[in-house]
Amino acid sequence: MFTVFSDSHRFHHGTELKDGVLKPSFEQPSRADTVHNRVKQVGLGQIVEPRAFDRSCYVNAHSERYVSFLETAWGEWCATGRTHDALPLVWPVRDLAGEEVPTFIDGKLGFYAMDAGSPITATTWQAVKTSADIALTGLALIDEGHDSAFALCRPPGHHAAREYMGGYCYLNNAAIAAQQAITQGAKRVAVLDVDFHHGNGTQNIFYQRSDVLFVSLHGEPAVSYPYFSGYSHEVGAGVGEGYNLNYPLPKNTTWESYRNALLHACKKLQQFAPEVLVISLGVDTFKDDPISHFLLESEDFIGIGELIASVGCPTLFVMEGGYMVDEIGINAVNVLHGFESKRS
Ligand code: SS9
Ligand code: ZN
Repeated sequence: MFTVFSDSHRFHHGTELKDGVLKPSFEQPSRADTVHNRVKQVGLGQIVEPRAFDRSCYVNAHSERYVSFLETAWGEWCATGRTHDALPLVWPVRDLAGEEVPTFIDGKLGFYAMDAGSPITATTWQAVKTSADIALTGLALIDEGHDSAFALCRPPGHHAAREYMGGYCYLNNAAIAAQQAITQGAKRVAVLDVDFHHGNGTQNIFYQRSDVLFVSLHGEPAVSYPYFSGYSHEVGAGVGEGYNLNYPLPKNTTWESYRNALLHACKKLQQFAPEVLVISLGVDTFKDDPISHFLLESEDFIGIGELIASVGCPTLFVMEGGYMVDEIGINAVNVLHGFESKRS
């Protein structure tokens, strides 16, 4: 399997609030480097650089004004004399209007964010743009006839919605690739999200659409980030009703029940028969993940790949979360090996 990777992810590293204290983010550069090293170590296949894509490929999954915000936020932030990471600190919740877009950067940051988990630094945009281009390059490889590809994206994307960032995410790499497939003529595309956290951003982007089926397995919202989405009653709206499928699972879920949910999800995906299947590949379902609450073992990730292979359509793997840096490479590549064992 081809892997798409770029060192440019190192342009982004930031801070996050943990237990009320600002600390280096769990979403660190070493994550992608560890996965890259594992891909090389096991000889998964050729590793290629991303191609460059036009910004119009990000618009459609996202709004024009949100992409512009990401491009210019740092410049506007430091024009006010500040030098540390840009972070939002006020949000348009419930009865605050939240319709008009503020013109001052502090207001814009709140308008275009769901939380304070996505800091913007001087070079964040370079990493964010390259991460989306990695996903688009992976999709191009599939268009060119490859059965599968691995987009080794960083920063991740699945919490980023049409108009907001959050949870370490800025552009929704998986959604951008899925949208690109539709733009190029596919009639049906599916996104399966196996990250521990609900892919609220991807759900948001495709909620009212029947051409993109979104399926997610994740920690139940009552006790798991992002807390405000991921319930099974969120089934899509309008023509999209029935094309959004959530599998919330309790804390301490182990392989046996995870596997049952994934089997069910894969049957639904098979019935939909997508022309391309995009996997939001998070491995933070691992038992030792520092911010998640499932109990999967390293070998269980092989089983995830095997089940994904059974769906039987061209598959683009897009890297999302996974914060136990020591094992992230083993676990991510185990999924890919499991997949390949059933396909080639
Ligand atoms: C939990 C804090 C959660 C955001 C997590 C985003 C995961 C992205 N203590 N912070 S895959
Ligand atoms: Zn996650």
